[in-house]
Amino acid sequence: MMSMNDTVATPVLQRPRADDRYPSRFGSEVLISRRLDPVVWGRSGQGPLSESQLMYYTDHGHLHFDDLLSADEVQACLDELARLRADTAVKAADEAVIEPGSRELRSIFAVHRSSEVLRRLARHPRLVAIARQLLGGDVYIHQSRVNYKGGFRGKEFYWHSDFETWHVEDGIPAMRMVSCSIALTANTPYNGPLMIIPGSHQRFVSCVGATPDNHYRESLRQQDIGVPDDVSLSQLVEDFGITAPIGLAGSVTFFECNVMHGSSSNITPLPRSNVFLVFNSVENTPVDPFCGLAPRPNFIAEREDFTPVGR
Ligand code: 6CS
Ligand code: FE
Repeated sequence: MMSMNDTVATPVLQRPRADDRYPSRFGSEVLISRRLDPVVWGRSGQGPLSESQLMYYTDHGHLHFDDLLSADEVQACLDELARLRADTAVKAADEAVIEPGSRELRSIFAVHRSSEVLRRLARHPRLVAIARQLLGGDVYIHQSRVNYKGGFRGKEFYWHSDFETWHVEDGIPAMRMVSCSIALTANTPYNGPLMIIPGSHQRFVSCVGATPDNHYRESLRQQDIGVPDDVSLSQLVEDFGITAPIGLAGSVTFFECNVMHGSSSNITPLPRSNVFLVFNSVENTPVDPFCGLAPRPNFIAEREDFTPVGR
């Protein structure tokens, strides 16, 4: 129920641009349309993934790898997360996002730029080789972040398609991106693991509601615009179910940019701290945001340096 003081954003664009292949947030009608882009852009033999792994990813929109990072690599990242968390200047920076309803650190963005350890992680040869094969060539980092999801008070990330936001608010034209979620603590069934609707990446769910100015200031704490309506979400779950790729520290889940996903709050004492690296193809760099607003800051969406990583 909206109250009088709720700000209602009026659409900056009254209708989608001619180059907008995935219009969203333009009206009050929800639309579920078919994906227009390939899921896998490379081929077997062009990287470490087998034909059956590529087929699984095409159908399900995610791939999970246990023990992809060594214990030493995990420990170096955990030490870095603790250092960042203890640095008051980091917590006061624009790149830091505080949990709604507490002073807990929720996320830090652009960690591949602020941390030498995480810059190296973003260039990890095994991670980059998988991203290059899935995206069919050179890749750069569109976004990186640490989601701390601390014990007791780590809040949820409501269901969403990342691509819907990265298309509408960052101007990414096509579904040629992949997120890599790196578990630095055990992701168990109980401490708010990533939940995925496997197969949902094959459909584009347009959302209702116009994008507010500087939406990221709210959406990174709690996203209310650019999320699917209950009916669409129920339909996706009825058709595809829900899966939660759990794993120990050092495990990695690659998930397609348009797969519907979310995660619940963490009320256990066990932190669920993951690093997320978002790889984009250098053939898919951002254009003007499709919502018609000014682009989001560079620490959320890279718009300046598309130098390929890890060639
Ligand atoms: O807006 C974004 O880019 C961020 N929002 C979510 C909920 N997932 C992707 C990304 O971190
Ligand atoms: Fe997300």
